[in-house]
Amino acid sequence: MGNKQTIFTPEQLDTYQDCTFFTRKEILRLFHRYRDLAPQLVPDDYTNKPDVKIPYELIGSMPELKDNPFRQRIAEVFSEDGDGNMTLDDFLDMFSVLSEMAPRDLKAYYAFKIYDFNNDDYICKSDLEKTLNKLTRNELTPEEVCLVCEKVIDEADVDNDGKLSLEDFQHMIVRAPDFLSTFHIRI
Ligand SMILES: [Ca+2]
Ligand SMILES: [Ca+2]
Repeated sequence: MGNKQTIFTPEQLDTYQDCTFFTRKEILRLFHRYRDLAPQLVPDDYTNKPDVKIPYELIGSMPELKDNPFRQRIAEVFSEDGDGNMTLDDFLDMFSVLSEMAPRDLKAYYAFKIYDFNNDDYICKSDLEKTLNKLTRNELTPEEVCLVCEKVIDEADVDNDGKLSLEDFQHMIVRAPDFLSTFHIRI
């Protein structure tokens, strides 16, 4: 009867706008993308904050992510449960940071977390090897990967502890912007 279905309260929309780089229109568009991944799971009324998570398998199959070699790590880092299963909030945060509007420092912060495969707050040589293998889609030989990793750590490890802290990493990506290349997604 002309009543428009309410998805969010105006306050919820304000909060999403404050916490992301998206407009209201984009937030609603992303909500529909989220819902379309699992219409049987996701209600079309979020005003009572339903406790819903979409499984990683569905998130990772989105066209924006499916060819990204870091898709699983990206989903893990942005998911509250750490396993890549995403609430709507996780989903909006992830695409906000990946969007072209997000500043480089913010992308760098999350790239660091994504490359820190064992979650110990440092990128060590084995994290970097995994990162390089993914970035180059396994096109380098193990010897080449090893050489590049040593060179990267040698150049970027400002405090000489053999591993990269977030600060070391931030210095590094100023000179090697390729490390952020997989973190720009238009949605
Ligand atoms: Ca690590
Ligand atoms: Ca260091």
